[in-house]
Amino acid sequence: MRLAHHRVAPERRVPDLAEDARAGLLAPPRSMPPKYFYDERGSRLFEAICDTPEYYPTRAEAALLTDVSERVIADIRPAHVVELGSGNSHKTRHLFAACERLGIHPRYWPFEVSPQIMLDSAAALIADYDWLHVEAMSGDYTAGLGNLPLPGDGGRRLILFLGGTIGNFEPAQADAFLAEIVSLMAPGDALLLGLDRVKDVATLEAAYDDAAGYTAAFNKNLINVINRELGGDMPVAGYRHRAVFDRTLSRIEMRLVAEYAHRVRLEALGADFEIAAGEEILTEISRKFSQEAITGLLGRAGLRQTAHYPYGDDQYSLVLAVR
Ligand code: AVJ
Repeated sequence: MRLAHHRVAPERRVPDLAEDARAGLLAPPRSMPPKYFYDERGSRLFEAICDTPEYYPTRAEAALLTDVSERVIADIRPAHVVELGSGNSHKTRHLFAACERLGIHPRYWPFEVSPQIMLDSAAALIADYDWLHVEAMSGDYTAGLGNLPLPGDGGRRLILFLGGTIGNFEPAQADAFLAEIVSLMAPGDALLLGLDRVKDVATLEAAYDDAAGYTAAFNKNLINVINRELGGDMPVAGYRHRAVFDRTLSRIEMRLVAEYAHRVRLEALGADFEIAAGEEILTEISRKFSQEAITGLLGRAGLRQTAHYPYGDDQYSLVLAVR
């Protein structure tokens, strides 16, 4: 048995969809956390976004991993690779290919909210790498990392937090989450962190509003999730997708904009609200980092950068850090 599935119990109570909707939707300023995008349809739409010509972060990170995986693996010589938000593990394959070439055979610990995609990907991985053992962990990583069934054998761990997902967190949340990761790290363990970088507004906004409309469909899919899970009657066609870069906060904001005034009923909450024409719901922030912001983020977490791999003209960065 080279594939085990662990369901990770939350360490602390996190608000559920009903609570987040009650807090975020009923009155302006309206917002919802981005984690509810990723039902099965949303996860598939996200994969389609990654293949659009406009959404450069996935390709940038894959290109970096192609180049630097061997250096990272040779440098850390991990006994374990832990990945937070592993998705379909596509990019992680570059690291395993490097492991194979170097004869270094870590155990893989992917952690993901949607177990199906993770388990399918893990099955494909163990078929391709005969030395690989996967300890798949399903759960919500924002509910705490303390309950992860991590190895206690003292082997070095390489922790991956890729895709620029740290940018989905507000600054204080990002600091707290990195501090939590650092608290799990023993001397010798390393963190490989992917961060999207500040760049021209046109490139950023296009990446979050692709011409084929996958990002718009991904954003609007949140309405389907709310309607299905909360007995809602939000009109999907009554909203349009909008992505704007806020320079001051250095972040992309994705919003759903009401096309006309209407009333929404959320049966599961026993609540209604009125939304005016042009009113917006903030559905995701995706922060973009300057060099100074990266330095600050690592410093506050108590991390020491051991390598920085920028893509192209600082389009995207992978940072390797130890505590
Ligand atoms: C997977 C969270 C990194 O913020 O760029 C892509 C999600 N949203 N297009 C990002 C996303 C819209 C993505 N992360």
